[in-house]
Amino acid sequence: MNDDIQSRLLQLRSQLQKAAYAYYVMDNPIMEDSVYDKLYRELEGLEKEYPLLITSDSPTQRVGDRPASQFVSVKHNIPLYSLANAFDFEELQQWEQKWQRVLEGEIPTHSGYVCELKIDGSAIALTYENGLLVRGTTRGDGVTGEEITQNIRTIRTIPLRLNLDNPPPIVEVRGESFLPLDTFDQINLEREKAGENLFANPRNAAAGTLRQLDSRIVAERKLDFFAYTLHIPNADNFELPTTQWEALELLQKMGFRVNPNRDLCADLQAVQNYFETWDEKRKKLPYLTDGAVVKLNDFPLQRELGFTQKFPRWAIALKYAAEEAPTVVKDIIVNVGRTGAVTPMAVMEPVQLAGTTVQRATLHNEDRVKELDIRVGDTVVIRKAGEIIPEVLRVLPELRPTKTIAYKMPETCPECGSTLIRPQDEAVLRCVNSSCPAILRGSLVHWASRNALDIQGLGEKNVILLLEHGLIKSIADIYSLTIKQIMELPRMGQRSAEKLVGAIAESKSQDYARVIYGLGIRFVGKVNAEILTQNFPTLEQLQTANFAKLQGVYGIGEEIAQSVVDWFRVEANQQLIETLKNAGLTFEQNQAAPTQTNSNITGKTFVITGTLPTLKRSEAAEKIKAAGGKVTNSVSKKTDYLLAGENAGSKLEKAKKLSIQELSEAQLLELLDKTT
Ligand code: 0OX
Repeated sequence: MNDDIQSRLLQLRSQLQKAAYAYYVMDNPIMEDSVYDKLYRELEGLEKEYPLLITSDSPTQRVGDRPASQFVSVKHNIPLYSLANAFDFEELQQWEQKWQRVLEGEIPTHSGYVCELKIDGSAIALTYENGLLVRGTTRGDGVTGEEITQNIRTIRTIPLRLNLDNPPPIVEVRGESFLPLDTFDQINLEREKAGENLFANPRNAAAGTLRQLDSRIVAERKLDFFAYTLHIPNADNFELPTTQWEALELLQKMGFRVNPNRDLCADLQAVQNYFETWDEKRKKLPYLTDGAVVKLNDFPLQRELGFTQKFPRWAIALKYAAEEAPTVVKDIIVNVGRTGAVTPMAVMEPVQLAGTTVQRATLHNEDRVKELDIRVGDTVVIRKAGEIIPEVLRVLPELRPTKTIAYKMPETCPECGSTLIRPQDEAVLRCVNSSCPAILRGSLVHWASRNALDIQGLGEKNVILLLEHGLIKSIADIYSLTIKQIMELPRMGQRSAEKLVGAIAESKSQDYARVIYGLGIRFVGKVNAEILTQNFPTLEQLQTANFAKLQGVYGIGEEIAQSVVDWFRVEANQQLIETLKNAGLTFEQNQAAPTQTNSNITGKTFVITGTLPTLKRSEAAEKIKAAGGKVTNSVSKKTDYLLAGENAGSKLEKAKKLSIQELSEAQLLELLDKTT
């Protein structure tokens, strides 16, 4: 009996899955709606009767019945890189020359460039184990995202089970989730009726929807998805695609929606034609696109080129011209940032641009102000592209009123009055008074920001409020705030005070890398904070590391090393750390187990030198780290292995002197293979 039920369940699920694929992905329905509904109800009925037979890939299991209480941060197995931008044909050509230069004269024949439309949505990463969707995450900062599987399951164009007979053990798929324009309009209409804030644009609406705690609301919002990246780490008995074009076709076969408006172009002229054709046609598409993504088609070539710290070298986003609009300058002010950098800004008559109202635009620096000769009363053209801060592009001198006066940058800081300094060879003017209130305000906002300690409710407005009422004077003071103190502030009720104190308390368990990033040490961005904390897993180690030791770390250059040393030397910074430690913040690396352990590699220190036959040095370093090893820049007595390729120089000599074991790439791969 149970066998009959079981096989009927399997049959129903398979029929419904095929019908949904034809309808949502191929846009080519194979089943009447009424028939689909009938089969769906039969499946629902059987699953209600036999709840133990429900499987996670059943079409009935897309919407969760309980809201999540919070999302969990997860580190991506492979980072989600962003894309370098090109704004015209010349920049596109420069990109081509650049990747060709990396190959040092040996440019192989290749099968051209894949052009994809750049969907203006929110990137997500999906993991399938043995063909089943087990995890979906937001892009986050590219290194760490949030687990939002329950929400992702509601997207009908994402298969819950891959359409493959023998799926590889792990399949990772990346793509863009987005809101179609009509759905976006509908959502905003409803929000307007309900008196709620409107979403500024479909991208924000998609990102906001993905982070909804209640997947039932997500299901109503009807997000969609286009897949564009496929990673299959262990592919025994599975024929892997060797080009991006094949990968897109395979993704579609696996059950994903892949954007049909793609093209394979033999050269950059063909890329430019694609780009221009779509500039007109994109206006008729039911979703927003802000450019084309151009990718080298051949995977071996992609692998050879690899990645910079932020971008793949083998891909670029060719962006459509940013929106521009004229407006009138009402005032010119300067803004002092957390590093003391003084940025001139134009305050303007509000104007609609790229879906948002803009009132301020950056003038970048003193030189740019001079070049523009911008004056209060001028009509200017401003430009805004995506997330980029609006900037003043040009002044229209023919519209200048009479009797305007040239603008001169201030000589003293508008916030603390100290004399501004322009360091040699720099375009920026700086306030170098470390107790300047603007620097303090910026540091506090940075500390609480999303990529740092992520304290919700502690944005710029509330930071200013707390500063103005003397409740905080440093980052450390945040941790002694009480509900009672906050409640007494204007526009703060008990509920928001409780929430804020709760969020502050929660931030104490944020990881060590976020804390280091939050401190705002110059040149230490998110990626460098990760590298530092991995290599100096306790604060003690980081604090006492000297310049040479810091600079010896793979990925840490002279500038960063010096900046870290200087920062820890400052008495006030040492005190700050002490107070934060006492408040219970994390100053130790939560030793994540390496993805594999390998007795030959775990705990061993490697130095890499020369050109390796197949791997890039960074790829070799990744592999070593994933197996629990450490990679440093310079050879010392503590080095266990020197991984040496062709043209190895002084490091090899030094290693020989110290009798350090040398390894070839092949020997390394062999060691890695012996994973236990
Ligand atoms: C898009 C889009 C974004 C691959 C490695 C870095 C970027 N928004 O439509 N990203 C990519 O590619 C990744 N492709 C796209 N089509």
